Amino acid sequence: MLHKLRGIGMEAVALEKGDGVGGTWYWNRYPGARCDVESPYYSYSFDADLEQEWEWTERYPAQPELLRYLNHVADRFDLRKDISFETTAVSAIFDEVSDVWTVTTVGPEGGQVTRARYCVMATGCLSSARMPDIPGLESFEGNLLHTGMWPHEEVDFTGQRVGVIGTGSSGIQAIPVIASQAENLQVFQRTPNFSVPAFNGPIDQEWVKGIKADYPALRERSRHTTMGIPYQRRDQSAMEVSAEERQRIFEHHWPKGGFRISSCFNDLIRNKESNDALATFVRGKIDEMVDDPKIAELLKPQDHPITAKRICVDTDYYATYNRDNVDLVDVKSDPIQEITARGIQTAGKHFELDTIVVATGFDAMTGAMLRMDIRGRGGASLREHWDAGARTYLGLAVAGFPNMFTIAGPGSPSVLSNMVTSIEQHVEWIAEHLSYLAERGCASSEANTVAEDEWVEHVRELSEKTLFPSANSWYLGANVPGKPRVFMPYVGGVGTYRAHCEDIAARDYEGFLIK
Ligand code: NA7
Repeated sequence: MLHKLRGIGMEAVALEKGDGVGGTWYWNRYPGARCDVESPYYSYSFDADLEQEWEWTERYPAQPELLRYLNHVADRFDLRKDISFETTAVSAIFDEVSDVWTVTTVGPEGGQVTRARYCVMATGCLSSARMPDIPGLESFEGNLLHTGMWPHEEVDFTGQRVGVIGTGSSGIQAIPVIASQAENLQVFQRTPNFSVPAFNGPIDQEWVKGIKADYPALRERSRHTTMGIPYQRRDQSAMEVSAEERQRIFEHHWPKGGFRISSCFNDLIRNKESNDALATFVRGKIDEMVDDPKIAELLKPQDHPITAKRICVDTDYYATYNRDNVDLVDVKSDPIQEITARGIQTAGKHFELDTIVVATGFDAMTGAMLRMDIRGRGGASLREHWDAGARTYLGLAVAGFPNMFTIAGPGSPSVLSNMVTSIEQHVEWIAEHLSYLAERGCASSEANTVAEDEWVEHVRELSEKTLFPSANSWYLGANVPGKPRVFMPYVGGVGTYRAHCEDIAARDYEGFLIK
């Protein structure tokens, strides 16, 4: 966004809490942290030289490589000079008379104020890490680590008794690596998730050569897909083929790794029968990978449709339970009662631990923005506006909050997609909108309430046609006690969403009040 704003001749400053760039890849440094989208696709497309010159080493990039890439981008485009690091925004207040935002921050120099006509919230969807509400957490005398706020120093688990709470994507990535170091690992699982192997490895140079030769076309294709990844989705229902053929197709896609399995039919998230077929197939794979049938049973999700929670992409996750030093604790049947000074107390047992790794996720999509006191027209607060659930127009703007735009906001497809494809689209759309305002000498743009209401309704209606809302996922705030249960992402796909945003722009930003 910063680079793009400079490109359209605007003066811009970025405020960043961390002491370096990288966002998700700056904070989530836990062992095994890795992107679930393949590296040549999970990369910026805005600069042809950058995409040609950067060389990825692994098919799925690990956190250190992604952080190197993002640092390279920051240096290459000389971005640091306009980034204020270690600067946490605590409030953003809009002044209606001057059409200017005032952002108050705290940083190394104490409290400061930044004034700007436009305020772009690039605060992240999974950036507000949540500690679980378990009594006694603060009394633990060992090492307590959250995957989303991992220390910058290397953590060595050698010789340690470790407990991991949480088996979402973060837990599933960290568990095999911790297990390979620790003396003993207890995994505290409340709800199992569907995970598929990445089949990661060193990147295939021939594959990369092909991609680089065809990058513009591949990027363009990605922009019009559902997920923002140029996979070819089979345009057929899983129920249109015989059971044998279905099995053959699942088996064919499985070794391709990761999300490719969800592209093998076109109705897996819409048709319960099709979804059940894939879920049964993956449960069968869990049986094949886990030696102990009782453990395998516990690891098989039964409570939600497959892909209704973002599917986890792993390396050796299920096989980790075949190790002698790893135990699975089913905290659904034996709930955690408290954290003690020396470990974790469940209803039935006390587990002595040196380190507890908390992989319990985030206050997703709204958490980072609502931590700030954001006030729009008439001093109205965003916390109040979103009291019954996040409301946006296009996932890009909020009624009553003029000149504020959101990147990857609720109401956009970002969290269901390749984040980079989505983020670039938001950045381009916002930049074009700001250019439009500048060209016309306008000082203010605000989503109108009717447009916002209609968009919120549209997002809801689309989600109801799928199996997404039937899972207790962070997509609808189900992981945060007291958070309104509203399904937040736009499920219509990256391509349809893009077309819609372009159409709104072509119609002189219909739904925006511009003056
Ligand atoms: P997730 O996907 O929200 O997973 C959090 C996990 O932590 C999940 O298994 C939860 O079980 C578990 N959890 C949360 N609170 C507790 C308590 N109190 N006791 C036991 N277990 C608990 O977060 P991640 O960081 O793994 O992944 C987030 C996204 O990042 C992911 O979707 C990818 O897109 C990247 P529950 O399901 O609530 O029973």
